[in-house]
Amino acid sequence: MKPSILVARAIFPEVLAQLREVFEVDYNETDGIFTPAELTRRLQGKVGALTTGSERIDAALLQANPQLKIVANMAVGFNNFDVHAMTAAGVQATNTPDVLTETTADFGFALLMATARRVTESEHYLRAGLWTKWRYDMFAGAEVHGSTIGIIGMGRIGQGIARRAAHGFGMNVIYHNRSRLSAELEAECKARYVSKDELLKTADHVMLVVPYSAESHHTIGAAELAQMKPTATLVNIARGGIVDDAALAKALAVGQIAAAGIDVFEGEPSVQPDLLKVPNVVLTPHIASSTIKTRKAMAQLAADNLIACLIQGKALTPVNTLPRQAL
Ligand code: 8YV
Repeated sequence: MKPSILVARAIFPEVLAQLREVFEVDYNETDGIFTPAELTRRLQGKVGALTTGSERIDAALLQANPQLKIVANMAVGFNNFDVHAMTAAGVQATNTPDVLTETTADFGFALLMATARRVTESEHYLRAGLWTKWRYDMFAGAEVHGSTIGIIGMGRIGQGIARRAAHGFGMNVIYHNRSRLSAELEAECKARYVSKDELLKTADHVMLVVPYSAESHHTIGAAELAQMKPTATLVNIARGGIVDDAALAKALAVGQIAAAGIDVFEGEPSVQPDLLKVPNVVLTPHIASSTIKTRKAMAQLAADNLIACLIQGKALTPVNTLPRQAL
């Protein structure tokens, strides 16, 4: 008999077909988001699950599903996992690193450009029929090339942004991270390590690429926004909750910073209502990794993790180390 798994959200049909060759698949065809109780129930009898950021895997769910062996997240971030509880329950957690790095870094740059150069704000103006004449300071924005970018979180995606900034746009790159990069990586990214305070005070553009955790919650709040230049822009492609969205909406409304580009929100898909009222913010619905090629690669890697773990006995990209199985 084939092992049973749950595919908790809609995925590419060709990836689903591969999973069906190997597993008995309970597929969430409607793509509705399960409540915690529904997810717990749908996992009954399943040894594996393919999830996205919308499925929370916690101690209560694990306790109700002791047969579960692996949860494969179709995301590089895994703050929807209680990894500690998963490890304690002997459940393998996997994510999808590397395959989305460059695509996500591209999008960070897209948001930076759109934000600094006021792309969506000016497009709304044009679509509203308000464009009647050229004016010397019309939608004048902030310079991107040659300016200083401050990157908070210098993992793979942060480094991708640094390379684009330094090599493509001649930007001065400063960064802040829990740990410093090696001298080789710093040289390759042309990036200089600075304190968070120095970064906030000196960057023309602040880019957030830090994973979400209790420690990174509200990395940018009212106090940090107050430290930034009034001409600065802020881009969040990391996670909702890294920025205090209410404080950001206030800072944008009073011109404490110039503009922001936000792809991830506290409590998404809800968006802080005040953010919707301010014109100087570019808002996108968590699409930084969304190209067909990359989303397919993410789905494939999540599926490959399920197959590698449940059929071959070893996950490809684990995020937790399980104690050795008793022989
Ligand atoms: C995912 C992301 O698409 O990989 C991540 O961490 O934020 C996105 O690329 C999203 O989390 C859905 O799983």
